[in-house]
Amino acid sequence: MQISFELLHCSDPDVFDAVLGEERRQREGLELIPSENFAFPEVYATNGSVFANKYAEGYVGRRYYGGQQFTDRIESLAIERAKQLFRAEHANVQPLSGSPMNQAVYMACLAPGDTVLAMDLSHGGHLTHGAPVSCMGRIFNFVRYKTSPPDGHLDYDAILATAREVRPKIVLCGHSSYPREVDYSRFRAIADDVGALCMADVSHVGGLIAGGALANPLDFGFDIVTTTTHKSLRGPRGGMILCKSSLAQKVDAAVFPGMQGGPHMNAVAGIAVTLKLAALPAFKTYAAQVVRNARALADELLQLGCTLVTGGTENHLIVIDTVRSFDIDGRIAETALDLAGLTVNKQVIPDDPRPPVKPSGIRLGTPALTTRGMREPEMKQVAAWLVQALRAPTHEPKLRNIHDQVRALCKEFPIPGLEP
Ligand code: DSN
Repeated sequence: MQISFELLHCSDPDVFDAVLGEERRQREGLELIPSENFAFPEVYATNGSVFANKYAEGYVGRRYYGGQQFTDRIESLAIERAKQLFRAEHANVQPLSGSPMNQAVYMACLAPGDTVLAMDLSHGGHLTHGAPVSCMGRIFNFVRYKTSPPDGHLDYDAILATAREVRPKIVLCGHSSYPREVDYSRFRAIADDVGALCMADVSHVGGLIAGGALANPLDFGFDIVTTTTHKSLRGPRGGMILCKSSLAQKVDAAVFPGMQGGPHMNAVAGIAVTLKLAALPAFKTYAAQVVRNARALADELLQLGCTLVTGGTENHLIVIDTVRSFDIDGRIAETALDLAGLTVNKQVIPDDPRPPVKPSGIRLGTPALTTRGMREPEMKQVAAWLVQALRAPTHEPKLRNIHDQVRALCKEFPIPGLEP
């Protein structure tokens, strides 16, 4: 079977053009959004495969539709590989993405009104960690911990004190904009102290954990670990819940039929192949290089006078305070960098006095650049371009000139599977 782009071209030139345009944008620009990456080329094949046609409500050997011999095979492969790679007792690979994945855990482990202690969105947590605008924030009682000044790190003693006060059912760690390693042993101890379940959402760093570059919360006795599959892990868009066997039945029932109907079996096939590839030695090298590249990029940005939230990074992401560094807000910075072929996202910083649409910073990361094969020397160059662009955010000719240079670098580092 072949993915028929020729047919798409004939049937719908508008959509075909948009696909081609997006491919060119990705090929000719530097993707610095830390939650984005380039999937393993094999994932394009599974995403566009006949598994997209198949309903498979239920679980392996227990489906509600016929014709499941091959769906059962790929889901079993994905489950076994997930358990092995992450050293998990149980794995559910059906969540459609990150939000339903975390929602399913809450549905499995909590009753409405129960308390969860989680990281505040504005300090680097995630929408699904109970932000008041999310529906989970309305069903459960999320109490939020923050990072602490002056260094912007997590203050574990303060988190313990809050846990003792609010007696949560779940202590949740994990982040989408915190550039530091998490001390999982401290979180496990805090949860034990108050008799709570201990959960980590490692969506951003799932690939770095799989590759051994960062610690695995399951090695610290965590009850539940969730991760999306399309970020540092380089798989299809999807989610996985890894948990102790004692929670397996509740978690599975919460995913299906609790939260979802039919899983996207083309994504499950992609997760299966991703987990096989992420277990290879080359992925260990990749994960370590992502972290090295982030440090190199952060060091160079600091050398060039940037103010970074927490003063640096220990994982794959960096937050630049653009107001302090360049006297521009994150929205202006994001727009300017787009013109220069450097894709980032605007980002609130801890205790940001500005609104989320015009926050004080931008967030960047190295997973996608590392997938293209870039290393420390390229990070130095990227830092120089970032700073040049942010010093002249309204100077279009300068920004376009940087984009020309970016294009030249991109040619030397093609995206795997998208070589011209
Ligand atoms: N949107 C993802 C991120 O950028 O962190 C998480 O959902």
